[in-house]
Amino acid sequence: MSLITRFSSLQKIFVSKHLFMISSLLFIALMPSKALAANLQPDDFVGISFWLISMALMAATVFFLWETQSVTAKWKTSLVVSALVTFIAAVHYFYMRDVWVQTGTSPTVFRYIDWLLTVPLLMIEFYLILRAIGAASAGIFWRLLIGTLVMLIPGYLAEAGYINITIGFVIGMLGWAYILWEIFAGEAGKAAKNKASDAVKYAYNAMRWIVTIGWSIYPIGYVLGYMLGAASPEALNIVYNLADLVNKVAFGLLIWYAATSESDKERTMN
Ligand SMILES: *C/C=C(C)/C=C/C=C(C)/C=C/C1=C(C)CCCC1(C)C
Repeated sequence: MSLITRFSSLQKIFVSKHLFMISSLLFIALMPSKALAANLQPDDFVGISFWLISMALMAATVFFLWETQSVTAKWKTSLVVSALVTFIAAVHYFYMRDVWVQTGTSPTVFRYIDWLLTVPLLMIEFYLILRAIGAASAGIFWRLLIGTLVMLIPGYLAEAGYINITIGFVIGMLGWAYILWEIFAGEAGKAAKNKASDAVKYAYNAMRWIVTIGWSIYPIGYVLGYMLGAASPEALNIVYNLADLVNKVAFGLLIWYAATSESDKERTMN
């Protein structure tokens, strides 16, 4: 290999779209308020958990984007959406950490803005993996999207004091129930059961249990923390932070598993 070709292949690696994209994202993500983070105290375990989770979310973003290179075209969107979820959450975690470190209070507004963006994207993942196997309809997409909005908006309006706490909770629970119905018994659930391969079935099934068990942390936190005042902001935030790791990173890894397994299969078939 001549020096020139060696150089140009090296250059290709360094200026590849992916590296450029990833480094600009990280640069933006790293920008918020370095000065505030300097106040992180060694005994502030909630603050430390915010820090750890934001790093895990950033690392997951790099991983998902990088892995778009190793899957076939129709699976790329799913991985990009996983990366968007962890990226959006990472940026919010930087700000949430600063709110916590500075005030010791729950960063409720940032949490809800993060949920409002990431939860619909997580739901779209169900639609995308079904679409990749040719089993999705537009109805699935819209029902899941509407379900997330019905779940989250009343929750926020109640926590912000615009509507009654119990009413906000009840409507939010109905939105969640509607989502669960769609992914277990509705058109999406049936499509996964009848048309999916083993790897897609495995991922789909684990993803819907995350939506059932992993997501239950948030309404439980709402009841214990906000309705009953029985949980401290410290406990609530640590539990929310760990839950986000499962609900965003592990969820993305399941999609990665389905996408890479299916891509390998397609390649060996060709
Ligand atoms: C990554 C963040 C995720 C997956 C956040 C999920 C949030 C929820 C499942 C919130 C649910 C709520 C209800 C079911 C009832 C009303 C109160 C909420 C908004 C906390």
